[in-house]
Amino acid sequence: MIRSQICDLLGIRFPVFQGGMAWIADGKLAAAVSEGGGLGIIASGNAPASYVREQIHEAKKRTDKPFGVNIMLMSPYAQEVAEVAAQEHVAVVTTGAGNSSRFMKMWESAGIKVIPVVASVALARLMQRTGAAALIAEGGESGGHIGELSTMVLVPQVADAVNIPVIAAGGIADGRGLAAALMLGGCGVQMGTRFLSAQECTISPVYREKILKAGDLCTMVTGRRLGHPVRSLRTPFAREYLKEEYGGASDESLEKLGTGALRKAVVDGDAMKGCFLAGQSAAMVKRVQPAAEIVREVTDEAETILRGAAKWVQ
Ligand code: TUI
Repeated sequence: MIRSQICDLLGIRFPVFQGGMAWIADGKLAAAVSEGGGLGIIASGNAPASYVREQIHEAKKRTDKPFGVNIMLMSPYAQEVAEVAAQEHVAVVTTGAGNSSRFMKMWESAGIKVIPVVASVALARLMQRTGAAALIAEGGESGGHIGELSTMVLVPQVADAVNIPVIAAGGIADGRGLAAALMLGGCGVQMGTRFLSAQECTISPVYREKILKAGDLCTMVTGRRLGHPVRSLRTPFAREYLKEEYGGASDESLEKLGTGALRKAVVDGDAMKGCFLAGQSAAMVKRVQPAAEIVREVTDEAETILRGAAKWVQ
């Protein structure tokens, strides 16, 4: 069995987190992952606090195991969602797309373990100083909002810079990724894209099909000009956005083009106008299976690989 210090810190069986995917990761998916021995995470994205509270209640109904809530710091509702997480005393808060220093005291007082997602060594150091229990070092292979560095170089640098547990994210979708993350100085992984194929993941059939059919070059990055690079599947929406971005469109018209595009992908399955966020690992997602089976399969694969790893040493 694969175990690490993050398992003891959080009271989970396997060192596998499910990424807090906006519009996708709800109480049902998070509970299924936690029931399977990983850490399920409810995404808040740009949703209001009432939605997040509902999903927390849904997860609590489905599991008594620890789960987390992800706070998307660029959300207009970040403050109220942060307060809901504290009021509901969720086990874990993860944060993304910004600096969560302003909320750390509140969460600490509520007994919450805060695990910020970082994309740089500087933010990793700052988050450790402000009381983070662990960190998720997320490379640019990820889907959604991304940083500059790849997982391969970010994880060891973050692991060297802090003395709290580091979870690797970005481009990880199987046991090889988990084994590699442990070798890079991480003590677990977070996967988003792989869980898009979980039976308990409620996305449009169009979204699911696109993930299952994706090839190695099927994602692209838009939004660099506005300073918020986002990785998604190469679809008509993404191509159009990129064309506008480098064709002199105003910031306002770009914002307008992007508004509602995530909902159109997740809920409506609109292949033309939807923004289908996905990481580079989409091509490694092969079939629909229960979330618990994904957690188990990835950890079992990693165990087999690591048991055989001594063959490389002469
Ligand atoms: O946050 C994510 N991934 C996301 S958020 C999201 S919702 C969204 N939808 C459409 C457009 C924009 C956002 C979808 N996917 N991952 C964690 C992450 N955080 N990746 C990179 C960062 C990050 C980047 C810069 C964290 C901090 C940062 O700067 C910190 C500072 O000092 O402000």
